[in-house]
Amino acid sequence: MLPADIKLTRILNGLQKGYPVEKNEITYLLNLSDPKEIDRVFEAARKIRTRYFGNKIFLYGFLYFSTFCRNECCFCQYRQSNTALLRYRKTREEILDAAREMADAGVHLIDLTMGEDPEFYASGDAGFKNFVGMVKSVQDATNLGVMISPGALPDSILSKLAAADVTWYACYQETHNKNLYKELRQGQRFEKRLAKKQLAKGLGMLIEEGILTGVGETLDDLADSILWMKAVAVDQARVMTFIPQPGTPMADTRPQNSLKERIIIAVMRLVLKDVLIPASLDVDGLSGLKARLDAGANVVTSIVPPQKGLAGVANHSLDIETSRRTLDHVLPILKTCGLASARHREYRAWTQNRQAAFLHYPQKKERKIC
Ligand code: SAM
Ligand code: MD0
Ligand code: SF4
Repeated sequence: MLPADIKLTRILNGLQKGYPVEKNEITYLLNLSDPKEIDRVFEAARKIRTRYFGNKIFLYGFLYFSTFCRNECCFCQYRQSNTALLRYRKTREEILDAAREMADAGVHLIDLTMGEDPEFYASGDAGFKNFVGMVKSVQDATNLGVMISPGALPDSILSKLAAADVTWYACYQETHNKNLYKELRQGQRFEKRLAKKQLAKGLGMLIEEGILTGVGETLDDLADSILWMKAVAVDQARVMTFIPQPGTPMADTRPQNSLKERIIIAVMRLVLKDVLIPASLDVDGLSGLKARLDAGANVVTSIVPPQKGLAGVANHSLDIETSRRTLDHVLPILKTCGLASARHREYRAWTQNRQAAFLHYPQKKERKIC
């Protein structure tokens, strides 16, 4: 064996046996460029996925119910100052209609996402009354778990949602490099955003962390993010390739293909092991799904019903109105990968066991609330 083969074999064997990982091992894997070596990483990631999840995949319906936002994230087409965009705010009836349609189709969870819409954020806690009511009505109407991705909510509202048994809180840092964060999420405090996730976890919710690739991050930054996710015990770990958006300060950034994202998915699987890792339809649409599953992802996210005027985040409309983000199109692809949709009770059992495992995390009186 060549020295490089020996090193890769040693790192992969160590990760498969559960030995503690070192940062330089993570950067070594992230830096691989030889297709044969990368395939070995993907294969090892799939083996770990099988160990924890068998051939079962979870499916998330995505409902971007308000595209208004008060923030100025440089990477995002929905930033407030992008006046070229037509925005919408769906009514409760429209939201329930779309949620029911996805539930009937067989998704395991509804992800309720919005920009930091001033309609909710501008009037203190009172502004969120409708939001909390809407989330509860989606839970009741679908009998499914819900993820909320509404931005950095006030602590009191997060507490109300945790008390209402909302399963997931998603809030992505994008990077754990504070300088890069400052450029990406301008005007939003790094520590405040982190603290929201820690609060949600302390309240018994499951949390999703996410990073972007293709935004000027280094391998060191990526390794730090993966290690942070491990230390905080995030329950779902996401990476998405940055898609440059017209009308934003990052419009001219050179686009990156999906290979780096897939390597990061595989390394997350090898390091974080039993957490959920999405293959998002939002980046490359349906045609990018198989490759992400082959890298070790175990959740398909951004399933969106057509003909409801709903948008994606990274891609505003890709594959939506052609129905390619529906289970009719997703399930056959799972099959070609030797995978299948989990049963509802399997998804519920996973989330309940995971919540029970972190019931006392961290001791609530020690929690820092910002
Ligand atoms: N407004 C809420 C927030 O920012 O937390 C919820 C929306 S959040 C789910 C939107 C996420 O999509 C961002 O955190 C980012 O990770 C991803 N995203 C946004 N613009 C993107 C782009 N141009 N390319 C890839 N991913 C993007
Ligand atoms: C996705 N567009 O799953 C969605 C979004 C929000 N929790 C998720 C980034 O790709
Ligand atoms: Fe708003 Fe979220 Fe987009 Fe930032 S990422 S501009 S907070 S919608």
